[in-house]
This record gives sequence, C-alpha cells and structure tokens, in this order.
Amino acid sequence: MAKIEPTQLSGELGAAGMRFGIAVSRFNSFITERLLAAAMDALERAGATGKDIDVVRVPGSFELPLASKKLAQTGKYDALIAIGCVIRGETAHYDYVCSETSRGLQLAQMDTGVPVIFCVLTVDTLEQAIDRAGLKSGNKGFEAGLAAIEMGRLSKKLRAGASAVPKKKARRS
Ligand code: INI
Repeated sequence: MAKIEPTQLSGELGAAGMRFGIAVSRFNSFITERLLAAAMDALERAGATGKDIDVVRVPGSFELPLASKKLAQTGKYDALIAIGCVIRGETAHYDYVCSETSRGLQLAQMDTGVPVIFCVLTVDTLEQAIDRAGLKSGNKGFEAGLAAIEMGRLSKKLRAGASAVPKKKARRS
C-alpha cells in the first residue's frame, strides 16, 4: 500500500458570489419546469441569489448546445446548466436529438472551458420522466444545481492553481 498522500482537489458546495446561466427547453415543459425549479432551489439553498442566475428558454433540447455555448462565451458565468427532456417516440428522431444534444453540450464546455451540466432526461416514457423530475427518483434538477456549484468552484480553483505554477525559465543556448 502506498504511504504517500496525494493533494486532493474538489469544489465546495457554497454558491455565494457565483454566477450561473441556465438554458431550458420548452419542449416537454411539464417536466423541464420542474427540473428548473429544483435546480434553482439547490442554487438558492447554497447561497446564490436571483440576480446571480440567468434563465434562457429555447424551443427544444436540440437548441440547448448553441444557447449554452453562447452563454459560456459571454464570460459572465462560473457554470451553466442545460435542462431538457427527450422522450422516446416511434421514430429515430429521439436518437438524433439525444446524440446531438449530448455531443453539442460536451463540445460547448470543452470549447469554452465553462462547465456545462447535463440535465437532459433521456427516457422511454413520460412516467420515467416524472419519476426523475420529483417523484420516485428524486429530482435530477437538484443534482444538476449541486453539480454546477461543485464544477464552478473546482474550475476556479484549477484556474488559480494553473496560474500559480511557476513558468519554466527559458534555456540559454
Ligand atoms: N425536443 C425535446 O426537447 N424533447 C423531445 O422529446 C423532442 N422530440 O421528441 O421530438 C424534441 N424535439 C424538438 C427538437 O429538440 C428541436 O427543438 C426541433 O427539432 C427544432 O430544431
């Protein structure tokens, strides 16, 4: 067993003084509004205020990546949350919306360096969606709120850490 202790880094769960952007899909708003309410609840309980949170509504989950990337590019936010709900139908539409939404959201955070929390339910039935939006399986919006705080804090820490590392001196030839 190793005896050395590594340096541990993680983000605290205090949201005071942080800024959040939330993109919400209007498609399946019966579900997405419940996810939004729970995400806001998590942020508020952790110390965020209304003026620290901007909510942007988009037509469907497919539009979440572009809205998230544009929010990230403003440089105003410590973390973003993308909220949507895709319910499987009879056609392949579900698969396209799911894959492009998840791929686009990952690209948005990787391209900008701003954490984008994936709060998009991808389910087979409306019942499964309801379970994840406040019934049997808790509320994924609340978990997304906590993840946004943690990743926002961690990103700040890692940025600060990176700038504190002394740069290598240029070698003389
Ligand atoms: N958008 C969703 O957020 N959830 C769905 O279940 C869904 N279905 O099933 O079609 C959906 N479609 C709309 C899509 O996200 C776009 O808004 C639309 O295609 C316009 O680009």
